[in-house]
Amino acid sequence: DARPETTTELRFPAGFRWGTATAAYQIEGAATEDGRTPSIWDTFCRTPGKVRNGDSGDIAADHYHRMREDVALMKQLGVTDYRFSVAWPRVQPTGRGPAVQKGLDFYRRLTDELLGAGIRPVATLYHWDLPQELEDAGGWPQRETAGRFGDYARIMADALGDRVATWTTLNEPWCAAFLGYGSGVHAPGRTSATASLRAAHHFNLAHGLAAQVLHGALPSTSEISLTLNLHAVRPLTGSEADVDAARRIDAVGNRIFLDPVFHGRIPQDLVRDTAAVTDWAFVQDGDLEVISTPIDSLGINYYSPTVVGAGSSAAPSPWAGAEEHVRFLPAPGPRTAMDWPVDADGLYELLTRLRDDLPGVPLVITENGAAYDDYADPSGEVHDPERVEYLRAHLSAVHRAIGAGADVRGYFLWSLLDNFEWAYGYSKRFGIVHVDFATQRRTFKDSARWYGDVIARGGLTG
Ligand code: GBH
Repeated sequence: DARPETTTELRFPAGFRWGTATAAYQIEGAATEDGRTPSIWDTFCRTPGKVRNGDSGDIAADHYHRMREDVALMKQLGVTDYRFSVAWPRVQPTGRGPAVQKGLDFYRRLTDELLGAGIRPVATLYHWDLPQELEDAGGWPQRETAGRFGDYARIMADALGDRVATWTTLNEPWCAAFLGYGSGVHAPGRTSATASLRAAHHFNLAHGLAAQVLHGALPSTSEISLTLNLHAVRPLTGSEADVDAARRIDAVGNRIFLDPVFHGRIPQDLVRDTAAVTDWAFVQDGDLEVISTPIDSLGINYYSPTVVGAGSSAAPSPWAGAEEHVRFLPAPGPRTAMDWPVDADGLYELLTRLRDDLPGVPLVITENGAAYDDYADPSGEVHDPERVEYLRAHLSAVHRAIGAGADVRGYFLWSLLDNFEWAYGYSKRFGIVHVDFATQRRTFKDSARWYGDVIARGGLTG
């Protein structure tokens, strides 16, 4: 029986995967080394006014040069798994054609180092850094980009298939499509509802093409997955109008990916809601068959819930077709440094909903964590008590969901290191390891020591 015992000691099932997560552009730096070309994020960072303080990932946490040290930190923490992403413009600079060996070599060295440390590598193929040349050719609203992604997946399967067993195609296509092409707060900074819906479909298609390629190229024991930032959406009241607002956000935030991938269909209410924006003619015969290629698990990134009511939202909005019908309300309670509400029940709600909607699909928390300001005491120790409380509450919620029958196989803490937090630059710190960006010195925060204890004990005290 793999079920945990429920005592005051919250034990997780044997074999539960305890990890940390990062993404290439947020930590690697070395933006022009060894043949790497610009991605849409390099370009976005150079566009005045887009990223706080004009920050960029040019140097970031310099992980490209400090990879061994960072793996050693994880070994010290005792993590079983490490989730990283591959920078597409490092391994296939134009997004087309042959691979660059030096770029591939970095990921070969990284995965060798991990395996040597007894840590399972979990590779994500796309965490938002599209080669700029592919954006110049139309980017994700353009169907061709999905085909290019399939080719890139093949390069990576050939290069790392002998040492990486767990693969994620995309990280958070919702953010990439709707923040990138709808509200424009992420790269490439376009603001078109139509483009964002086209991008979302092409992300689904890219995922399906890559899943097919990976199935064909990898050993049959490999695990192929997709990571979504699902919205734990709640209506403000039980009124029909508020409940319908929540339905709209569930459609364009969650089911736009879940339904094609797991059920081979486009949600019909979404097609109705977005009729003024697009006729969906970009969906071609056979697409849904490709998109619904069976995968082995679903990755979930969760930070906070979303409370909505009937009303309208500011433009430009990421909520294609819903912006004139939905307003977003501040959830009550404490906030992180991102001003995101701390609400672990949202994670429980999400996991039990997926237990019911996707029976038989193993779930993995591929990101959870919080930004807080930490402080160093005179001895140099770095304290982050709010983060420890946030993590404790969310891990308790995961434990409770497992007890209620959700098949959760692992938890990846976001993030290992303080890093480049996208449009917020270096102003927000998500790491359990403090990075002094002037010296690149790494220091465990209290939360790192706490997480190491949780891993060593296989659980926490509830
Ligand atoms: C993740 O994005 C990323 O994968 C990771 O790279 C990043 O560093 C980390 O989280 C922290 O930000 O847009 O109105 O729905 C999470 C992005 C944050 C998107 C919360 C949705 C809610 C407000 N998500 N956000 S809304």
